[in-house]
Amino acid sequence: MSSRVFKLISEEAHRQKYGLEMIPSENYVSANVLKALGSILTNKYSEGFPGRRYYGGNEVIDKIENYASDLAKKLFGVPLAFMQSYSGSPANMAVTMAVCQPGEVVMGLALSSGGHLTHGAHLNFSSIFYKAVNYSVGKDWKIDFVELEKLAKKHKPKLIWVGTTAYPYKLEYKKFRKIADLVGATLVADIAHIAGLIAGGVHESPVKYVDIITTTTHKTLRGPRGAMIMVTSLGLKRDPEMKAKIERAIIPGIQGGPHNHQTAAIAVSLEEALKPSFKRYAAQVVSNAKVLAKELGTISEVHLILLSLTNYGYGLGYQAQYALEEAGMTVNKNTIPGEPASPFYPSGIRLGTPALTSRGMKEKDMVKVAGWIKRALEEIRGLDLPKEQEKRKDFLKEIKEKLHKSINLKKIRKEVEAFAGKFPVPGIQ
Ligand code: DSN
Repeated sequence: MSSRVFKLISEEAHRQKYGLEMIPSENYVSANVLKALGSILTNKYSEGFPGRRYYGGNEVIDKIENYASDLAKKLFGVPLAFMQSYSGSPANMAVTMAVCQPGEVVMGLALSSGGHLTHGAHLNFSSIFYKAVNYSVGKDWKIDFVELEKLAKKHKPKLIWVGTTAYPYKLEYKKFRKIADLVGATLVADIAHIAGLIAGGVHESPVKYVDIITTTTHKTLRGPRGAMIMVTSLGLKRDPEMKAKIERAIIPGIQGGPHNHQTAAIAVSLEEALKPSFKRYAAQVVSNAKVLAKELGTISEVHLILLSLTNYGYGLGYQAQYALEEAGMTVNKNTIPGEPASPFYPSGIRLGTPALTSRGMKEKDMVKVAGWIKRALEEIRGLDLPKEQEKRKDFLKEIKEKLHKSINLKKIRKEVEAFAGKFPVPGIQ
């Protein structure tokens, strides 16, 4: 225990235990997941796939990777599951490479509508090496299927992504399938945000409708950082070569040796997700989000809430994130659909309940959390973002100093710490 790193880990452990973690893509893994992740499996190189490795000594690693894949197939009801993608973005890159030739059209939800970078965002590989077309949400903040169909007919995409990172509603996979079929596109569900809800049976599974599924493993699924790619029966029917194409895209296409400690830890989390207790967890995540959303004056059908702060003033997302952090609550600033301010200093915050629910919090606790959020947000009234860009840097420095000194935020933080400290966190004393 001599490294300075362990002191810093203790500091972070304190933050994780005495704060309220509400970034909706974050969670707390179990002690067993941590144990597998910190294991000697990190010592081994295993380029290739089980039974087909470049290096010797992979008998046990093969068993671990096959076991993890079998668990994923069982949990999601798919015939094929690949475990080696380091995280969500490389998984999505591998799928894009497997399905499309460079320059072909990929379609995905715009980042500004709650999509993901890898679904065709500006400056991402998906728009640098492919022709990206984005669909968006309408005035009601829901996916605009009329626009989606029009764009699909016009641009004839090879691949259509269904996946979101800041979308508080359930997804209707059937509607996407219908449009994909009109233009012969491969339909891929990126379920990263809602994988745990699907595994827990509280969100419809895309398996019946899409060809390929990608997911990270560390969000609602409550595993370690990592990702999986799965192919459905529909996908195999569409392209019997899909297995070989995805494998080639992973290695040699993008990656070298897989992270075996990560694969093993994913397997542990999949074992956990197959237990009945995980169904109860997933249901509680959604129930908590619904209560939290209602208390904050909005709606959620899933695990996350996208809260517009336009009632408080102009361009207040950054200020809100900072004020809440000072009060012991972690959320992230986020654009809202039709963003009136700026993508860098947006008008909303994104928050969610997966991590709080893992600590055992229930609906009544969400009412308390909402109370603290609302009290903290009162502190940002009047701190509107200057319309002149050149004034913003100094302004934000000033308001950070002001919020840091706020007696009210300090008072809330004390209450939050006393409350949060009562709820255990696996791996933290
Ligand atoms: N960074 C993730 C999120 O927070 O939603 C998306 O990859």
